[in-house]
Amino acid sequence: MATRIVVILLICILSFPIYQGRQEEKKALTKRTISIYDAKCRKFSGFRSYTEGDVKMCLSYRQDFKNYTDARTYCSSVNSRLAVIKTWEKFQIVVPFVNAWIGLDDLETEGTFKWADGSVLDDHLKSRIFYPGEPNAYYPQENCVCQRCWTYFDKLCDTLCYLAKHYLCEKVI
Ligand SMILES: *[C@@H]1O[C@H](CO)[C@@H](O)[C@H](O)[C@H]1NC(C)=O
Ligand SMILES: [Ca+2]
Repeated sequence: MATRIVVILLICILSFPIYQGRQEEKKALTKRTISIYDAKCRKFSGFRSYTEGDVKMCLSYRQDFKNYTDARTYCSSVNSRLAVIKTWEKFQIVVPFVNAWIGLDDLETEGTFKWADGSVLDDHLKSRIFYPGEPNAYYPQENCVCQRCWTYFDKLCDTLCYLAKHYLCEKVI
C-alpha cells in the first residue's frame, strides 16, 4: 500500500515538468493565434486588432464625422460593418473610443434595439453597457447608439441619427 502511494507521488512529481511544458505550449499557441489574427486584420487599411481576454476585434476608429447612415454606408463600402458588441468583453474593447457610432439602432421598431448583424440587443447586456438612464429616447428621433457621446459618458447612449460623429467599423475575420 505504502509503496503504491510512493509510486503515485513519484509519477506526479516527475510529470509536473511535462504539465508545465504543456501550459507554456498553450500560452505560445494563444500568442501565435493573436498575432495571426493581428496580421490578417492589419492587411485592411486603417484596421487593427484589439484584445480583451480571449476575445478579439478587428476595428477601424474613423476620425472623420458622419451621420449614422453615412457611417454605416462607409463601413459597408470597405466590406465591414458598424461595430457589433454583443458581449461584455467586446464592450471593454470599445470603452475608450470617444463620440463614436456603433452598429446599434432602433430605427426599425421604436424601443427594440438591433445590432448591425440583425440580432436583437439582449436585455441583461443592455442594462450594463448603456449609461445610467439611457437609452431614454429624449428626443423622438434618438434611434441610433453611440459610445461616449458626451465627454462625461463612459458608456452608450441613444441619440439623434443625423448628428455627425466619429464611427467604429468592424471587420469580421
Ligand atoms: C446623412 O447625411 C446624408 C448626406 O451626407 C443625407 O442624405 C442623409 O439623409 C443623412 N441621414 C440622416 C439620418 O440624417
Ligand atoms: Ca438618449
